[in-house]
Amino acid sequence: MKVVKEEIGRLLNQPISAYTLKNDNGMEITCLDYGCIISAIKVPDRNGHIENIVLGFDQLDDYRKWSLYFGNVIGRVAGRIKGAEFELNSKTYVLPNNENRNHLHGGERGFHNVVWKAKMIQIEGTAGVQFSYFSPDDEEGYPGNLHVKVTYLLTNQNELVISYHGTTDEDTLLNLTNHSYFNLSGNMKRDILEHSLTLNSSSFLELDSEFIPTGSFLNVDQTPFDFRNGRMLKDGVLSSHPQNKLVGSGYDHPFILNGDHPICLMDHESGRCLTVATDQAAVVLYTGNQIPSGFSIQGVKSRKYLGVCLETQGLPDAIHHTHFPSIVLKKGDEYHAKTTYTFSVMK
Ligand code: FUC
Repeated sequence: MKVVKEEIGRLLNQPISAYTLKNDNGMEITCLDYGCIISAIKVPDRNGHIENIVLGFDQLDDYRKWSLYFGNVIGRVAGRIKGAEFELNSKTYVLPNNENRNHLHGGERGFHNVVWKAKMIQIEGTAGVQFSYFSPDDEEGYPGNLHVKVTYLLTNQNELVISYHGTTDEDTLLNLTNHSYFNLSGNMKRDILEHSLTLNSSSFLELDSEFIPTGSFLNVDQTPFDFRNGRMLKDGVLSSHPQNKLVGSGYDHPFILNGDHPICLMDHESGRCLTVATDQAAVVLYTGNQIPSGFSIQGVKSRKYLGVCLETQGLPDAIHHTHFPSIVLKKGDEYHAKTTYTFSVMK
């Protein structure tokens, strides 16, 4: 197991480094101190052929040019906050509206667009990096001086463990996630429509025309949202269900997780499997419906459905729905979240 650091350029007037974590099976994960980006995850297919299975750019500047949140940590609050404002402890907080009149993924200068401090971790059986960031009171409009840590750990069991930690000196909101786009075909050889997903969820959140939860939980029974026995992602693209159509033909929805069954994504042709286990309440399944065309991603033409995100998190816009689990982090409390991604192959 080892971690290799390499300086790869400058952004925001600061040097940016890439950290490559390597395990004893030849698996590699590269992550950046800019936005905690996971820029590459290299794992074998069923024939032992090692390829990259996440979307990432070769050029650092492209991450700022195309704000698609490739591999990023998202914060302070993942997803959209309606009307870019919220009330907490009888005070109204106004946030920057960076998507129409709403606030998306922590704002323009969210955690995806800042440089984090990095500390390499090389302990028995793991290789990793701990990223930390201090977000001052009022940054992007949020209250509280917030200290955040995100740790990426690679094990010899081909697991990537992401742990999140936060503390604040004033009540605030915190709902972190990682926004990696997976494509298990390897080096984006195919899009993700033939990937199958198994997800133990019996309900998902209905979205309005701005992709913000209406507050209603919809039952997955008899719909393309029922992944309990596995289904192809293309089902949602071909679907005439109004919720699939609304988001640009596909999925962009928070699913409520039932119990601790792992989420399982598979590409039958390469044999690659990804299982995701989390302590979070929900996973946002986003099939890349909004990836624009017109640029290139590691030599591949950008287009819809080139990657799929499994964003484990609390429910989006929870601050406006009292029946959603709270995402308020109270002064003196600690925020903890953990998601484990395990890579394997079908025989
Ligand atoms: C996802 C989606 C959004 C958006 C973005 C890039 O989380 O919920 O609709 O397109 O990320």
